Amino acid sequence: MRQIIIAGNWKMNTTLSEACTLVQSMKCELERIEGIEKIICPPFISLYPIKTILENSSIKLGAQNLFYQEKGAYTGEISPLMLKELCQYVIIGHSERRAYFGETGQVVNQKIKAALQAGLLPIVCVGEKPEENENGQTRQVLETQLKEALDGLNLSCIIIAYEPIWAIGTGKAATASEANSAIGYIRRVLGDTLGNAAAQTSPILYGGSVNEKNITEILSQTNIDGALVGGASLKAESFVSICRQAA
Ligand code: G2H
Repeated sequence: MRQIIIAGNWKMNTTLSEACTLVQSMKCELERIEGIEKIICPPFISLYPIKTILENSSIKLGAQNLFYQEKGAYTGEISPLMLKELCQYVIIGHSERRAYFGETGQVVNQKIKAALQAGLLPIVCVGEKPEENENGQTRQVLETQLKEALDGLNLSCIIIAYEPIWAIGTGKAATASEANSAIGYIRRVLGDTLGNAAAQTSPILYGGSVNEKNITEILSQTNIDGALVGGASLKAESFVSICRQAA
């Protein structure tokens, strides 16, 4: 049985004080929910205060990005070792980073290796653009992104998030069966690259306009092991409801 994971990606939202207020407003309710992994990924600057708020909590923390070097003259960057003292997870290769910050498959691969080396658990995002979806290229894109991301890795398990770009922040989620079919394909590619055992044990999440109304249907699909939630993770009530329905 694979673990169900619900991760909230706050993206570039919340000031320090807003982030602390938001986490306080969902902490108690989230802690009552058992049997799933609950992860919050706030902006970097809020990781330390939230870590303090979540001392001894069942709620885990993740970062939204990292740089692949350990330390040095990389102005403005955050290293895996810095994050290791603050959180357990890190989102890598989100489509917004690929689109706005020029992250290539090779950079994604270096970041995954650096995260693993530091003992962080990467949540690796893959997903096709609207035009790629319309042209029937979804599988080809997913295969390329996964092979680039996992190049040279020998892993028994990795967390992947399938986020079709046309479904991100649009309110138009993929249908549960579309997501299930794409995620089934991702599992096949994991089998080819990491082996069958890894393909069977790796949690694969869906991301893109997940909310409290569609989560149950999404999670009813056999291949889908959880969700990476953006907008709806910024509302305590919605995120708690999503986690409750996932448990
Ligand atoms: C996709 C998702 C979270 P949203 O980016 O990673 O965001 O749920 O707002 O579509």
